[in-house]
Amino acid sequence: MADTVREVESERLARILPDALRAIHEVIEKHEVTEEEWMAVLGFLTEVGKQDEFVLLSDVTKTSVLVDDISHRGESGVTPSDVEGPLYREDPPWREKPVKIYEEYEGAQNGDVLFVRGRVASTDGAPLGGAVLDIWQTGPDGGYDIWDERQPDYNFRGRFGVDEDGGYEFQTMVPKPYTIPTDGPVGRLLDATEQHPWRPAHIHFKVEANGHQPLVTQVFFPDDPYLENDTIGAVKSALVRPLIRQDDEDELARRGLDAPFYTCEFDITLKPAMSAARA
Ligand code: MBD
Ligand code: FE
Repeated sequence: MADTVREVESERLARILPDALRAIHEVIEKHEVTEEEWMAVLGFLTEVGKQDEFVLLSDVTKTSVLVDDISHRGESGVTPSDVEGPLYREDPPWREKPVKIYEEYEGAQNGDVLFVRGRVASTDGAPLGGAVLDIWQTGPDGGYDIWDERQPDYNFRGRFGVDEDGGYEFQTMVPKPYTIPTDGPVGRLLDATEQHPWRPAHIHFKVEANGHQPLVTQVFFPDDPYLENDTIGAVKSALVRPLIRQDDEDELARRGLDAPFYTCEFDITLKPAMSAARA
């Protein structure tokens, strides 16, 4: 029935909203929030909407991590999910093999080449040859493509298919810790509450394969100063993968590189989708 979804949603709303309002009212009562203060709150939220920062607000208040954790509670034997954040862009370029997700640009001199590789499989170990990866990350400096004028559009973003045996490899650069945007209302909130704006270096992954639950996650690296205090609290130890330095001359020559590079192994396990009722 067409209206079933909407009925379920309004049932949830009818259950949740009174609790949400009670919680807000309790806080207002407890702190005897003034009219002026409440108007400032509404003004702040209006600004968050105007500047399109609601996802960022959800992230820095660690609400996104909480909702993600609840959504994936009880999953075991699969790669942990993680927050998508506000920096994903729809329809990134399709990258052919050998996959490289960036173009050379001025800032590339300030970083190290990185090859990320691994295998996409189902929980029973079967390789998922039809899987598609969608990657996005910051460059070695200057943040995401949308902020860094030196970078071509969609730099450090891309989609590609894995090999028949589920294997993949892509060339990127080692990302660095970076600060989320601080020039808007969320930046002012961080300032006012003395919360730093730093995230540890990370690479975002979206992974899709037929018959499997899509995965959105992030990969982090050891020894990052912000692993323990990510401003959005999204680090999970199972997602921290070592960077291995490679300086073998033959290997450099084979890859056409003139400086040592890094490799990082990240195997991905997807959960079979709940099989829908067979008609
Ligand atoms: C980011 O780069 C990010 O990945 C998230 C989740 C939130 C803000 C900035
Ligand atoms: Fe990010």
